[in-house]
Amino acid sequence: WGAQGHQITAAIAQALLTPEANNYVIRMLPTSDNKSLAVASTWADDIKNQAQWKWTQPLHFIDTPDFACNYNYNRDCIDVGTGTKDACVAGAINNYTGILVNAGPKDVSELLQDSLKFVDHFIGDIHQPLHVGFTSDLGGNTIEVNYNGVNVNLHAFWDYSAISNRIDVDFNGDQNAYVNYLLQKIHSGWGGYVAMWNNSCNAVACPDIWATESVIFACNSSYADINRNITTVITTAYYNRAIDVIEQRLAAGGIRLGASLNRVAMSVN
Ligand code: DCM
Ligand code: DCM
Ligand code: DCM
Ligand code: ZN
Ligand code: ZN
Repeated sequence: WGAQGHQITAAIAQALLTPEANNYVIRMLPTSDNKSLAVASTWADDIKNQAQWKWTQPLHFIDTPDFACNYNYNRDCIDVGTGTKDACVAGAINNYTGILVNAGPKDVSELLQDSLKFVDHFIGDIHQPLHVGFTSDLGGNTIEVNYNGVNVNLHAFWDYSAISNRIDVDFNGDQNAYVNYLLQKIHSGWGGYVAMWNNSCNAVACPDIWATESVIFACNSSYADINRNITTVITTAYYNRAIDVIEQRLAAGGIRLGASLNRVAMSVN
């Protein structure tokens, strides 16, 4: 996601923390992040182009085989250039939640703070369908679409163009109002979805389940009706379907980030 998608995911998560997890987050996050998961959520993107952090770039996504519409950790969570294992967003979520869970009760260190900020960001990204997209188009980055008269790549449309339009047009540009709208839908159960999003994970985090969901959404929604060879105009029908999926993924990501941090706080306390 772009900045708004990450901030929305993190704001939903923070609203769903147990008191213990909220204290944990407040203790761990530096004052410069305002003790806010939403503020901290974009740090991983802010640093990823700096020389000393370039190695984290592949940790934002997973490339899956073209047109397969499925995901396999051992096959896909690997840096094909170097052969490095766990080099994808699912591996990063396992790694950084593991570091947090294995810390002592009162530990605060730069590694732990960075780990929390990475978890905060990567549980968002793994829910963006095109972050588990096809290999040859780089998750939609090489596919051009025309949205509201402007040419953008398909990945960017899903990362931020659609979300930004939704907030501007339907929430008067007020991102907090949009978060509150999503939290209301979550508290109402979202027609059974919330139980489903909450139910399927019995570990600290379940990135393999979340990535599998994402690639299916990518095939059924993101890539559907898009011509890979010419610039496809985004229709109202495509936008409406995309926004519906995007809202489900922001909500699922927020609920799951909150639940993962609740489990982390329980295990370190
Ligand atoms: N980005 C954004 N909003 C825009 C334009 C660009 O958030 N209007 C950027 C921020 C990140 C990138 O999008 O650098 C998304 O990167 P990723 O999906 O790896 O988080
Ligand atoms: N991205 C992706 N899959 C790839 C390459 C990139 O999902 N194979 C994502 C990461 C960023 C966005 O696309 O969100 C733009 O990538 P970059 O900043 O590397 O141009
Ligand atoms: N393609 C494929 N399997 C699909 C869809 C497309 O192998 N389910 C291949 C066929 C073409 C390329 O992708 O070589 C681009 O096809 P198109 O532009 O029709 O999507
Ligand atoms: Zn992206
Ligand atoms: Zn990212």
